Amino acid sequence: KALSVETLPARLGSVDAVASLVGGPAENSPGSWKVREVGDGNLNLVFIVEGAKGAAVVKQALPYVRLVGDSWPLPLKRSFFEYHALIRQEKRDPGSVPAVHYFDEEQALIVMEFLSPHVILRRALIDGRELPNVARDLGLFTARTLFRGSDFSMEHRERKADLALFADNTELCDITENLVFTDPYFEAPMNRHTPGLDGMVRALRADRDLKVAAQTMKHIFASRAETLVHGDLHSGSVMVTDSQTRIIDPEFAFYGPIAFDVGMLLANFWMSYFSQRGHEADGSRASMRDYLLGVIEETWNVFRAEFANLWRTERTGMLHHRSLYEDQGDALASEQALNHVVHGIWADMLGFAGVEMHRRILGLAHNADFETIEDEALRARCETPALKFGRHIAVNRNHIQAMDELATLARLLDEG
Ligand code: SR1
Ligand code: MG
Repeated sequence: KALSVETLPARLGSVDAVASLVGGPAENSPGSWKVREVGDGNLNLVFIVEGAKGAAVVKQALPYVRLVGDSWPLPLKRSFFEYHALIRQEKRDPGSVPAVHYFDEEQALIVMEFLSPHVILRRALIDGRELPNVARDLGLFTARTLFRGSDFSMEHRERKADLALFADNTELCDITENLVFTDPYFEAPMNRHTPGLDGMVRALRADRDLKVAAQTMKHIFASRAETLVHGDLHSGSVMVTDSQTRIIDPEFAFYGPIAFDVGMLLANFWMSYFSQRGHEADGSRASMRDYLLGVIEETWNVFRAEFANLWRTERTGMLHHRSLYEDQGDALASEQALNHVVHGIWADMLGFAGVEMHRRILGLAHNADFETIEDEALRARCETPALKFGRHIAVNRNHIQAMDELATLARLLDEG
């Protein structure tokens, strides 16, 4: 039963976990709660509830895709996966996600911490805000959640049970498989793009190497159940203040490749980079562009360093077991195995990032970084180098050695 601003107080006023937080009938009647509907995402209803004692966020899944309408049904069970992912992420990287106060599986609703004065990271980057901690926090979050949810760390029975639990998130995986890896590369009915890109779009859809790369990444996405991934880790799934970073919205969580979250995240930073010229009316964004390339490099470096740290200190799972290496005094073999794993993540990360950049420009679900550039010619001028960059990293992912190579390429393409 979908909540509304009007019905929410009566529906949740009697729930102790909510009433004790927001201020229930004893302090203040739920009827006097201030309720606002704030959801602007593609899928769900989101409310902020404020009462005498405090505030909370109420998120409810709808039985269809909000962006498209009830012609596209979507099961409510995504709320179950979001709840279970939030619980696991909090355990694996404490303080990185909003606290969960209450979950009603039948009504597909989660009541969680109201983050204030946080704003969506994508919005902050569009506004030209340079956030000092975001790269470090996201590098740590990805390394900790992805390592600790994998067979490098988990007890194998527990991990297999968890794999089975999340295996049913099929419809949301289906969305990603179609919208990210397939639709952008043919004239799918819901696709759209900025008019000035017609020639470029035709060329990309005729590009055999690119289509093979996208389908290879789709195969890896669908078949490599390495760890519990967030599944939709773009800059709209991150909330920030100048000092804090919180990751939200893991309803796409499933057991997938370690590189997926990192690739999606860096793709969104690269798109922010290429969109900056479109937001220059209020002053040069040269420093913002440098900042973003720095964020990309730092996120990757922190991810890699923390992953290596966890590998050396916490590796207990069945993969590359310590008794094969360290326990026999063979630390070198352990480091070689680590390098092999990280090298694989690097190449896959580039593949995922490339297709994510394409789908946000050519597919159904665009992003505000480009969409808020009203002048279509200017928007196309920003999207063109992003498309070229995405093509380069997806196709050449096995031959790119280091991040500075990509910073140079990004600058060259951006300067046109
Ligand atoms: C139909 S859903 C479109 C997109 O919104 C979500 O945030 C995911 O990114 C999905 O691909
Ligand atoms: Mg989302």
